[in-house]
Amino acid sequence: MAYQWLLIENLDQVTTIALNRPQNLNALTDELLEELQRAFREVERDPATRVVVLTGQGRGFCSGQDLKAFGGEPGDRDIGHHLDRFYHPLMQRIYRLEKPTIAMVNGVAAGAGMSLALACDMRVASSQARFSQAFVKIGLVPDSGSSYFLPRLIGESRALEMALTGAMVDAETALRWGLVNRLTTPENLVEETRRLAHQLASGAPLAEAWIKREIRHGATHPLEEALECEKDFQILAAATEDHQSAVQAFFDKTPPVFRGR
Ligand code: LHQ
Repeated sequence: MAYQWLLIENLDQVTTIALNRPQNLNALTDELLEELQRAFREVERDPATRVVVLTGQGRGFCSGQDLKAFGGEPGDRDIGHHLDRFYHPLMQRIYRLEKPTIAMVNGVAAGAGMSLALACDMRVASSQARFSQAFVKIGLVPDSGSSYFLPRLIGESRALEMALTGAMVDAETALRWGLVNRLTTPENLVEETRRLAHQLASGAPLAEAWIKREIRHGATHPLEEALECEKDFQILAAATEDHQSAVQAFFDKTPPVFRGR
């Protein structure tokens, strides 16, 4: 089925999903959020997708919840239901996708738009990227995963600073804080992201899926449990055809070819 609010392109096993409401910096409406859930469901199943890049059309990455679309009197709005229905399944799906994900942050990422970037495995930013936990500016608290992702990425103190002030953090600072993995010029953003995406797309898919789970597990469990988890995944990885053939390729001095088996 076609998409109205997303642009989707697959090139050399990398699928790029671009939010496409540039006139309001890709603010999130119900329709867009539904399409985003559908798109992530599809890339999950799609054998032609090895890596997913999430970005925004125009000068913004994503300005968060569309505040015009979420109008009405405060008492009339069931924000809990809204989060349950539109945001929580989406953030979990992105976070748990068994393929590497990269947010290609071309411009402002605010509120839930910043959460979207945080839910991805890595972030490549252009110098025009900027980040705001804008929630507090409208009297709200971080949602859609920001309170989970942010302290893990940049530490509690900086996360609190961002959440309490809502201040705009520029791309240079974001790089220094570890909020983004790479910073480049607007002209080189696509190329830089593509390089990283293609590197991942030619990697071992099963190992990549297990690495995502292992690292997330390791970040929240004691050493003893991390060691056990590593062992479990290593037993699986060592039994793959990809591992056997890559070791052979190493001795043959040829590049490995991974088939996901
Ligand atoms: C927008 C938006 C926007 C609509 C720019 N909505 N039009 C979850 C569940 C339920 C409810 C509530 O929230 C949540 C989670 C959240 O995401 S809460 C946080 C929502 N986001 C914000 O509060 C950010 C609001 N936007 C801004 O503060 C600024 O627009 C930023 C800092 C993102 C960008 O500033 P500028 O670069 O100066 O651009 P601009 O403000 O001129 O925006 C361009 C246009 O986009 C403008 O429309 P216009 O017709 O005047 O050209 C804005 O009204 C529109 N726009 N964000 N979230």
